[in-house]
Amino acid sequence: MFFDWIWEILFYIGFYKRAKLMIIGLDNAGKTTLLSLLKNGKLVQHPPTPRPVSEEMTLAGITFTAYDLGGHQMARRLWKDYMAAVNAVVFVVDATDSSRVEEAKAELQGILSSELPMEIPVAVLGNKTDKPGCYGRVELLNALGIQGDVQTYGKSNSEGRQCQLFMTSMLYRQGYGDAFRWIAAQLR
Ligand SMILES: Nc1nc2c(ncn2[C@@H]2O[C@H](COP(=O)(O)OP(=O)(O)OP(=O)(O)O)[C@@H](O)[C@H]2O)c(=O)[nH]1
Ligand SMILES: [Mg+2]
Repeated sequence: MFFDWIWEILFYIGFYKRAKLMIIGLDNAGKTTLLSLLKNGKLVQHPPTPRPVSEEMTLAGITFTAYDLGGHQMARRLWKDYMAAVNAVVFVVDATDSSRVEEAKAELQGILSSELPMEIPVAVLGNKTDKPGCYGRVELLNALGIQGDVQTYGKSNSEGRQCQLFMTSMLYRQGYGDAFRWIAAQLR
């Protein structure tokens, strides 16, 4: 049953144009957890993915590539190479880690204002809502410096980049379905 709804969305995205999705964020945000949840519907404890290894998988015609950008140059170079080819970006944030929200903000803002083509949507996942002390949605929007729907960067609203925050819990399998649904709707 779990597979039905998420696969429906993923197949839609994959069918559309063998989409390439980047999943990025700081280490410990939940990127690998998300990948394995998409792949086999299971929540598995993973050891931290060694840097600068990127993880790749193909599912429903979509190529997912995940890696953390957190402050190392190798990933940044990789990112530059990938940027031109991706159809959408998923940025995962540990929404319970206030000590690293500034760092996450810097990475996210870097991406939003990068050469990433303007039409590429960025879905931000505020993850781990099941844990106590989790940021609320509005609080996290402010902390990350995003407006929650259109990010303008000096352009008029209609020309801005689509950037949307979704609160998620991989543990409870909540929120990320909406994020992928939104991504599917952005692909033109
Ligand atoms: N409570 C809770 N824990 C989560 C959730 N998502 C991930 N985690 C935990 O957070 C930790 C980090 O998750 P990973 O998926 O390994 O994070 P990552 O982004 O791949 O991190 P790196 O591999 O280090 O880059 C793990 O212990 C996960 O079990 C969630 O929604 N809720
Ligand atoms: Mg990982």
